[in-house]
Amino acid sequence: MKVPAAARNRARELHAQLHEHNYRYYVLDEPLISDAEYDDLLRELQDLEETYPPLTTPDSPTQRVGAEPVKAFGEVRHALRMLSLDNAFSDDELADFDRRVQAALGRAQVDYAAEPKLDGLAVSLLYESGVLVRAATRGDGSTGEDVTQNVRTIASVPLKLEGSGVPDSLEVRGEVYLSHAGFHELNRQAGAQGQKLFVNPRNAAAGSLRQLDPAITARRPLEMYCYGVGKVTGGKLPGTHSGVMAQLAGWRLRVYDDIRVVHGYSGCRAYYRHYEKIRGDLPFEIDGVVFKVDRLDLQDELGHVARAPRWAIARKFPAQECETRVLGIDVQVGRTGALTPVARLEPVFVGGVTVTNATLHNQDEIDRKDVRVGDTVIVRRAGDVIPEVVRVVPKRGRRRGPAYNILATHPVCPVCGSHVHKAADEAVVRCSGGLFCAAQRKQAIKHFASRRAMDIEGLGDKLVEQLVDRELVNDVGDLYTLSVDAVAGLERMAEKSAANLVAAIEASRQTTLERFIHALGMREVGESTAQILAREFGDLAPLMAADVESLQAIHDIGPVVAQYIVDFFAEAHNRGVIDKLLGSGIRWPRTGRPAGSKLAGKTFVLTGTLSVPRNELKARLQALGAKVTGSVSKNTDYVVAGDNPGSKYDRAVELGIEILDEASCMALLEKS
Ligand code: D41
Repeated sequence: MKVPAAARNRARELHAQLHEHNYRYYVLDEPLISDAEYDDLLRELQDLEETYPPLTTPDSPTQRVGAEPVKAFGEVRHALRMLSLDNAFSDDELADFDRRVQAALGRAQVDYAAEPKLDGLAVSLLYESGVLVRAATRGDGSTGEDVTQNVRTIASVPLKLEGSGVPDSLEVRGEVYLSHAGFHELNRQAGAQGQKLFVNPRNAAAGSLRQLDPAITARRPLEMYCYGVGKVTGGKLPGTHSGVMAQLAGWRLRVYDDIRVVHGYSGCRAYYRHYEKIRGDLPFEIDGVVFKVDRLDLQDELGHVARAPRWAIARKFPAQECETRVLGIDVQVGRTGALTPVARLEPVFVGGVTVTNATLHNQDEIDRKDVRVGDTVIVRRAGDVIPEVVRVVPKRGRRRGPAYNILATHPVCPVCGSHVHKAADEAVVRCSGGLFCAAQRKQAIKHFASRRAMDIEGLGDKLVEQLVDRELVNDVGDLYTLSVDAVAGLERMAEKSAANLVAAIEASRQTTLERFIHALGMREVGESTAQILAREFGDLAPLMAADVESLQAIHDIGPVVAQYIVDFFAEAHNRGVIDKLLGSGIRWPRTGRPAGSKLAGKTFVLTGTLSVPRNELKARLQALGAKVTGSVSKNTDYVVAGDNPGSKYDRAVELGIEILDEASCMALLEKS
């Protein structure tokens, strides 16, 4: 269709004006025109676009009203992983963090950028040539859901960046949230329409962003603040976090206006104290404050462990506590057979949700706190962690029930009837039923399917319960032979969802070695240990053949874990399940260390300024099976020293560790 030049020009003018007014209203909070005037301009643009559809571009201000509903969200791989944050729950833990950072960097004082920690959900925005082209939830950090159409409706998210020096491609990270006012308004409307109320702003924000119909999201007053960047290409950013944030604001992204650079631990503590005091006056919920090493080169030097950077920490506000009564004590059986006592409570509203259960951890804890049925107790809830019973509130003159003893109430497993036993050196009581115990089998399968393991979408707790109860699945190996017909016979399972589940199981066959090792659910082998094992052994067969000595020789693997691993693979049943899994076509890319690589298992430390990006060098070394760590110790094999190396260089000399300059490191890489 041919669009007259006059219409095109007018549309361009309206774009510019509407973007400007939107920015002034939602980001700067300084509107220039009335709502009615804004609506008039928007309507004029809508009319133009209706007459001349080619004028409807993705960055048009009309695109905020909500596009067509979708059936399901697509998947988006983040160009750079979205890390999570470590927590500090006390001043001591914050001081420890600062000490660790100082020690790793060999510096007496470190500057931190400080900002409030919003309680919403993390998203990643992708701007190509300054235009918002995609938005995704954090998901598991590597892959999230495509929520572009929904994010476009958030008025404080610019559809187009303005200003000079906008990179060709820019990933921006931030938190989407609802203000207190937005939350109450939303619940007022829901109540008026007889709908279910949201329990807290965070859940309401998450639910609003994950609406399949963007028109619904558009009616939810979501907001966003940016807190970082991911991958950036074709452009330069300042060298500090605070500088990057100021630059983002310069391009019209919404950034919190009290991000401060503070000095050392005492500066962090003062900022925290301030926010502790004013938290109730803020228009939105925060659950703590975040500190990030301000200099990006120092962030790089510190790197990250497992899922969280070493250069950032969230100082969380203390958990919220509440009084309630213990109605009973139940027992849950976990994946490793541990019997966990759980207090059934009179429902209480604490920390934004209604709590009906709280963990009592184990018998030692029950004894220490002397918790009994009928007692009035203090319950604590912090963030996403399971609520716990903190202590009993003494009530004078009230007769108490008998002391609780898990071995007396549960001489046998409540699920399978096997005997329970308590090892002398352990606090927990375990069911001896092993895989005979349906509870343990169910937990093992839930763990196997979980997001950080095999990531089988749609295989939730309820389904696992049914699959095991109906003996369709006895162990994880059986998952891969499930038929659509068998699944469709389950409760609340339509043909379509059954097909989806079988497809998701199918898709999980292509995995990574570390996910697979994690999924096996060996005791004490979590995500991070699985990662180490995958890197050290490169494949499953050598890991299965390893003895306690060779496992213990690995940095970070202690004697207890080494023994658990050996015991696991020695078990004939486990080997059988693994055979079944591999036989059903589970596979992973052989990125593991090439058998002959000279660098396999060697530990490197990088220091000083290098001409290649530190992350790139690190990745190349890791690809050859080497480990790259942050500090020099006697376990270090090589120190790669760039220009102006710091204390790590001195330490390497002191310990007599081989020092490579950049050129010889490159030569070594080439050879390997
Ligand atoms: O306000 C927040 N919720 C917030 C979250 C913040 N101010 N900063 C954050 N910084 C990070 C790193 C350091 C990993 C870039 C974060 C988060 N992460 C985060 N939020 C959810 C997962 C991770």
